[in-house]
Amino acid sequence: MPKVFVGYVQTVSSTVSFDQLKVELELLEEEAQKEISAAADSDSLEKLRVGLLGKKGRLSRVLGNMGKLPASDRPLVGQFANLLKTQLQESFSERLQFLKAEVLTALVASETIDVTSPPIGTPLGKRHPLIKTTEEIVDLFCGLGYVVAEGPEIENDHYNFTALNIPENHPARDMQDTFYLDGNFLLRTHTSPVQIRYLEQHSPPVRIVAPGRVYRRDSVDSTHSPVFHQVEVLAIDQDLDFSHLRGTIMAFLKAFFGDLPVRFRASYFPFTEPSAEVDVQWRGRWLEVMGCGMVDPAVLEGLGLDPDRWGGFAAGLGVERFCMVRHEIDDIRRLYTSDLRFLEQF
Ligand code: 2U9
Repeated sequence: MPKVFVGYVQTVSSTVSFDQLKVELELLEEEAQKEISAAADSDSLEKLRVGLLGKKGRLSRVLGNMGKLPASDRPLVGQFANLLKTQLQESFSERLQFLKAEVLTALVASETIDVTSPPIGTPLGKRHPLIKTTEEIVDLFCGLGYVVAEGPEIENDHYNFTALNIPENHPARDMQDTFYLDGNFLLRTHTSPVQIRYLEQHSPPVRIVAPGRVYRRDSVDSTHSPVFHQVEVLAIDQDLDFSHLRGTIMAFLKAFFGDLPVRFRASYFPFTEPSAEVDVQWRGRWLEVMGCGMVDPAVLEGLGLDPDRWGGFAAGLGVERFCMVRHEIDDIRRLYTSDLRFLEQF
């Protein structure tokens, strides 16, 4: 058979036989199949496809010689060429599927998560600084023999005001200062009603510490919030006097703040008589931190306790104040905005 390849080496002959063209097509197929199998990615595969099957591709060039065939051979070569084209197209599409699958497999392998590897840097939750401060204060009183008492945040007029000797016309009862709900209900303005309820259930002597959330109609600013937290303490016993109150408060403040100067200033609360406000000297300034006093005999009488037999002292503090002083927090709102960048510091 003459080695004249019409596609690659331009033949000088003006005629081509069916066999010549067939051999050339077979060689083209063999070569093409090798190149398709070797194509490393879809881009080079596409270039190869255009170079082989495109308008000016290698197959067209070979078939360009069909005109030189005797007319009777042309349909046969045409059939053969179509078959070849279909086979090559199939090979291209198979190779393309293979290459795509290969890319996907590599991607999946690179993104595989090893579920057995230990977690790194999983953040642990923490207790909120207000909760920590509350617990610290409560623990100090528990160390002095007090027990924790809790009660509802929705109260009524009697427990929140009347039983605490707060008169009808007192400003605290004003709509401006208290959140009133439907009927006789309100949001407690202090945790004192917890202690009234406790004394209805328990006979003295009692020593209780009442932590909890309280509500007042204050506008929000850097030191005020309509919702805040209190801890109140109450001791009822025989022969309690102001020195017991003072000794208790001094011991507590020393444990919480360390050895700071403390002063008591005379004050007024409807539920204690005498009453005092307590300041600590913090960074050169007097800072009011709590209020206290001897339980007013009217409150004891209202509970059916004989004031000649029983006496007591009480104190109350705002947890936010203690927390802000301790951690040098300049704005109360930071304690309520749940900003993790702030909370992570505690
Ligand atoms: C009973 C009798 C008396 C609780 C007391 C205070 C003084 C006081 C304030 C501190 C800052 C409230 O959060 S604050 O604004 N509280 O000054 N509270 S004596 O007296 C009681 C409680 C219960 C049966």
